[in-house]
Parts: sequence; structure tokens; C-alpha cells
Amino acid sequence: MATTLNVGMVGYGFMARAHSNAWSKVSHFFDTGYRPVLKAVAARNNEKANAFAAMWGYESVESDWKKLIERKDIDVIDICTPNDSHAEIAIAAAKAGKMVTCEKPLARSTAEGLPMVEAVEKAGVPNMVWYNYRRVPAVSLIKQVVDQGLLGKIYHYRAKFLQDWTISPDVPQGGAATWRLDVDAAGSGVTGDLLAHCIDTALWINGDIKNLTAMTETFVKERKNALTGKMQKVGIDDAAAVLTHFSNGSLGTFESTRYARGHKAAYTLEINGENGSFAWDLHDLNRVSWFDHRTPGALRGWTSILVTDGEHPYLGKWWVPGLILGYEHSFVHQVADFLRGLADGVPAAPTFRDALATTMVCDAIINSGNSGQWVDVEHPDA
Ligand code: 4PW
Repeated sequence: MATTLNVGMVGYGFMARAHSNAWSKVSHFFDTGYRPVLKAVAARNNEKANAFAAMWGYESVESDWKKLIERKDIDVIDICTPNDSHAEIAIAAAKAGKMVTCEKPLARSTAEGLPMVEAVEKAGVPNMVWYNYRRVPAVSLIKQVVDQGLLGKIYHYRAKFLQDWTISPDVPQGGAATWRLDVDAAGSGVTGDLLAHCIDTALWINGDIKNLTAMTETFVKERKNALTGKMQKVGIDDAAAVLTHFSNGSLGTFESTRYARGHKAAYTLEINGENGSFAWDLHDLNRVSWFDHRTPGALRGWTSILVTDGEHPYLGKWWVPGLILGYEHSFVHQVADFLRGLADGVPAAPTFRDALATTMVCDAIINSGNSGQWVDVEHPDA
């Protein structure tokens, strides 16, 4: 019999939907020994919280996340609020002995993230940050084969994440829909929101970054605040371009922007080693492109691998070979790994401490963008 795991969701936005879908689907496909139950959702906006609870089947609603944390019948607190409340909620949840999962990025800065790491570790509660793209099967496959040494020595890692939704100066900052443009709520712009995904995947696949130099830009300098209606200086980075040295000797290049007309969520990555290269594109997320230099010359070329076979990561738990998965499945896989981690006692990555490493890189990017200097990247202590 599976153990019930009661989920207390904080927030009702886009990410709360992605996470709720994952919590509710996982035990139908993955046998982890746990069965999540959508127990309660907390949000200040009662009307929206009730509508969200009705839509997803949450059993009850709280108007304050503190009440959710006080409840004895909640096992895990899932934080899907804007970045400025992650720390307060996570630390309180850990102190109350709850497991905590937190939407990315962990925090607005290293200084804010470190006490979160300390809180969950002191309390000894399972914790995880939702960097979901690791769990796209094609990306997981790249990680597996790079770990096996298939590429040999790594020379390059490059990634980009492009969008175009903030080009108009009429898009406001702040408020429920556009908090990502408000530096107080978000901490940074594309660096924490988009590049953080590229960095998380890069650290996972290619190891630590030693140092970096970054160019950041804020194209629209003033925007209306959605709450006050007043024009306000924009404090976020609209675009970032980054060069890095990885500890394994390879070079990294990263780019992110919300000003790439025509791109909505263009996340691509590529890794080049002495024996070959892998490339992946979110818009064709079930496919890995693979170049094997060891193939005899006449047959050597880029191969396209459709990652839909039962022996590919996670795929055996879904449909018959050849049927494809989507964005939402990456979240289901993340929960499946979290639950397996509870069962095995081996925490699913990225834990809060793992995710702090990404926040440290993001901080270095913002610092370098401001100073124009190369910056050494901090690493969380083991
Ligand atoms: O986390 C990211 C979001 O903030 C997502 O992966 C994509 O970019 C979609 O929305 C934003």
C-alpha cells in the first residue's frame, strides 16, 4: 500500500498548475511507494484560490500560507509564489518539520538562499527545487551518456533561452502577472528566470563553473508599476550574454533575452567533446541530435535520436515506444524522483543546496554585468 503524501500548495499561478498536474499524475505512472494527495492550497486572493482548488481538486483552501504550515495534515509545502516570498515560506515550513519543494530559482540571491539551505538541512526535511528541464528524457539521456564518458574530453557547453514578451514598453512591472519584471519581486530578470535553467542543466551535465564574464542590458529603462500605476525605474536585466570557464577545462557560452522577436521559449543546449557532440532543442524536446566522430568517415554525420523508447529515461513508465511526451511530463518525472528519494533515502537533485550553486552563478552574472569584470564563482560547501 502506498503511503499518502499530503500536498500543501502555496500559489495558484502558471507554476502551481504545472506542479499540481505533476503531483496528481505521478502515482498513476510511477510506482514510488507514495501517493500524493492535493490536500490544500493557500493564497491571499480567496476567489482565485477557491477557483484553483475546484479546478485541480484540492480538498481545502487557506487564505494564509502560515495556516497551511501549521496544519498537521500537510506533509509537503510546495512553493509556487513569486521569488520574494520563497525564503520566508521555505524557512517557516522547514522549522515546522514539513518537506519543502520550491519553484526555481531557489532565491533572489545567494544571501537569501543560504539561510534556506541551512533551514532545511537543520530541520532534516526533504527538499527540492523545480528545475524541470533536467527531467526532459532527452536531456536526462545526454546527462547519462556524458557521465559514461562517451564524449571524451569536453571542450564546449553552450545554451540559450530566448523569449520576446517584454519588448513593448507598455508591459508593466510588478503585480500578479508581471512580477518577473520587478527586481524587488524577482531578484533579477532573464538571469534568474531563464538563464538559471540553462545554468542548472549545465552544472548537472558538465560540472562546476570556475569563473565568468557577462554582458547584461536593460533595454527599457522605465515601466509603469502595475500596482501603483506610476512609472518606475526598471531594475532587472532584459538580456544577458555570458562566457564561462568550467572546472573540467571546457568553455561555456550562455545567452538569454526576452527581446528575441519570434522566440517564445527557445531553450537549446549543445555539448562538444573530443569524440562527438550532443544537441537538444526544447521545441523538439523528444529528440537528441548526436554526432559520433568515431563512425567511419563516409557514414559520419549528425544522427537524430527520437527519445521515445522504453529504455530511455522515464519512457518505460508511459506509453508504447514511439509515442511522445511534452513539457508537463518533466514535472511529473521530477516528482517521481522526489518520491523515490523519500523511499530510498537518497535525496532527489537539485536539493536546495544544489540549487544554491545555480543562484551563485546567477549572482556572479549580475555582478559581472555591472562591473564588466571577470568574476570567480562561489560554490556551496559540500
Ligand atoms: O521557469 C520559466 C518561466 O519563468 C519557464 O521554464 C519558461 O520561462 C516558461 O516561463 C518562464
